[in-house]
Amino acid sequence: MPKALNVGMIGYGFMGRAHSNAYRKVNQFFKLEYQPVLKACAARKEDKIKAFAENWGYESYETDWRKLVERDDIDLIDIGSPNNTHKEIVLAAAEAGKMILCEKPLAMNVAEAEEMVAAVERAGVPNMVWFNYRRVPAITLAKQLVDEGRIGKPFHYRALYLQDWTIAADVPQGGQALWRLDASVAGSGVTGDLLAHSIDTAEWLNGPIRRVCARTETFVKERVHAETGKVEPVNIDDACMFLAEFANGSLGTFESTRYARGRKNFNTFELNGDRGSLYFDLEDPQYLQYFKYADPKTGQKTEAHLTGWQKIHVTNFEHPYMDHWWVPGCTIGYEHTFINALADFLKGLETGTPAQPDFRSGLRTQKVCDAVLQSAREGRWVEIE
Ligand code: SOE
Repeated sequence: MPKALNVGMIGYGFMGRAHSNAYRKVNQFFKLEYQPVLKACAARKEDKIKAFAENWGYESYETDWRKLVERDDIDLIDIGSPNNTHKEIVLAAAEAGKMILCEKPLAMNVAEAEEMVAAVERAGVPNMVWFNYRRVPAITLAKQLVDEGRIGKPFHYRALYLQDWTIAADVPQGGQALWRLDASVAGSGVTGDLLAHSIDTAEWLNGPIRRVCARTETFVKERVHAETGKVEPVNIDDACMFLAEFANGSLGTFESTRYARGRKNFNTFELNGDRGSLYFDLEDPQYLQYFKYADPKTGQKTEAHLTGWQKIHVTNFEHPYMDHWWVPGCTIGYEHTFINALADFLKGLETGTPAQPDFRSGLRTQKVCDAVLQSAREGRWVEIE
């Protein structure tokens, strides 16, 4: 029997759109008991939220998120609003017994994330953080290959997350979209916004990071604030590089910036082990590259004249998620990662095995982000519990 799940969406920006699209499409492509209904959305600016509600087919809207959270006809609160709003909404929504899906990063810092985890666990409400890149089929396939032992003993993990949209010094900080440049709203710069994705993926594939040593830089020191109209100091990290030691003994390097001219959403990783290597690049998202040195089961080495990187086109029915989409060779894109993630969340409600990453897992990523920022401030290695 289908079960209606009434969604209350908070926020109407990039993520409000990405998540709304997922709610609209998920039942068309995945067979699920739960059927999201776009019940209501909320944001302060009435003209914007009204237009958003009309565009996506929400039945109603509110101009105060608290009203949405209090409504009896809402089962699930989705948080797509800026980072400094996440905690308060989560605490209220958990108290009201709502399921919660929260955009990444979970919080502004570890202290907030801890309160949020305690709130959802106390209330016993299902929860998930939208780390959507885990649901790129090629990245999910990478996880499968690691779990099958194809990489063997890992030595190196190398991640880059590069963009170029803040190079111009006249880009303001603050306000819609540009709140990511205002530390009081975003919490941090590339560390929380971009490296949080890289860290989530890295720990999923290669296990926990034990300690980090980081260096950050803010290239443009002052920017006009879109809300005050005044030139104000920039307090976010424009770039961040860090070294990591993983609990499994492998070494990691992570680099992120919004000053890599020509790079738009260049999110890559490479994992090297004694039996093989993996490489992924989000600007070529249909492919996972795999180097097979030896078979995981027999230990048999690939014949020398046949070694080389395989570029796997991840579109077969046998590949993660792909049996829900088109026919082999036909690709899916960015928006489908959110649909895949939502399908996993809804399946988790059905089976009783919660989908990951939940808030506790989001807290773990937050701990690594905070350790990275602390290390950059103090110029030393920082351990992560
Ligand atoms: C920043 O530009 C951003 O939109 C991030 O906030 C998203 O999480 C990332 O997926 C794309 O880039």
